[in-house]
Amino acid sequence: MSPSPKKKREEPKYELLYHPGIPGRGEFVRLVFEATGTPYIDVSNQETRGYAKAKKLTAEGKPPVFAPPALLIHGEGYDGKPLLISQTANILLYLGPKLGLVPEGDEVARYYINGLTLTALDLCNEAHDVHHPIDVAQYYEEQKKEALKRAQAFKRRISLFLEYFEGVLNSNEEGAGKYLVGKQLTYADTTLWQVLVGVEFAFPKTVGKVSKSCPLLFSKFKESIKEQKGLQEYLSSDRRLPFSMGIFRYYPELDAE
Ligand SMILES: N[C@@H](CCC(=O)N[C@@H](CS)C(=O)NCC(=O)O)C(=O)O
Repeated sequence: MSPSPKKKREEPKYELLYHPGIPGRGEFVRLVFEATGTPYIDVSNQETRGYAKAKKLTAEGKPPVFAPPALLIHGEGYDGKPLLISQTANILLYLGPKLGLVPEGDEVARYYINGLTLTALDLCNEAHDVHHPIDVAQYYEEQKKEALKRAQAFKRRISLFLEYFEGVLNSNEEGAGKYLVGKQLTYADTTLWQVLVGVEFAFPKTVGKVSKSCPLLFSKFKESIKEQKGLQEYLSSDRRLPFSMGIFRYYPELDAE
């Protein structure tokens, strides 16, 4: 007797577990799904009582997740169970080859791509730490004095980061200013792009100044990423959440001259 054909999963294989209502670090994961037209469920934003489900799944993981984002991948864990992985860069490292967002068969490139992604996420962390320099559990208003001081340091740090990425774009000839590594879109590009638009939202004056020394980054690179087929549609949809009170926040006093 021939084996019965495997029942095809009708639900998406990927479930993103993250806080509802903000782009946050979940956005780095959404972008790779959207750029490649990969079906996924954004549990907290799309399901009734989704946030409660996301919190339960992350708490009950083996091992549990310390902080979201996390990704649940059906059928890929031990014995065909779901696989639950955490940490933004780790999730992207997993998805990169599966979604075609790293050059095929080039192991070296994977580590360049992941290194650049981690660097872009370092800048993301530093942008966050400007409004929360002392304690993530306290309000910004409780650490305003320290935040002002941190903002001064951030103005120096952001130039270093952005000029570094400008140099990476310049040195990757085959990317023609559009891609950080090689001649195709990678998850390092989508991640850096999200950080760029995030810091532009949070620190418009500061970024305006730095952008003068990063012409490729703020023209060809920034434009080409948002013109990728899947992203164009996503960015004008209501799935794309606006920046508000998450990682990238606009406090005029932190962006002052
Ligand atoms: N390094 C982690 C950071 C995760 C993180 O800080 N998540 C935030 C939301 S974006 C959170 O909920 N943190 C709670 C906490 O740290 O207690 C990553 O990149 O995934």
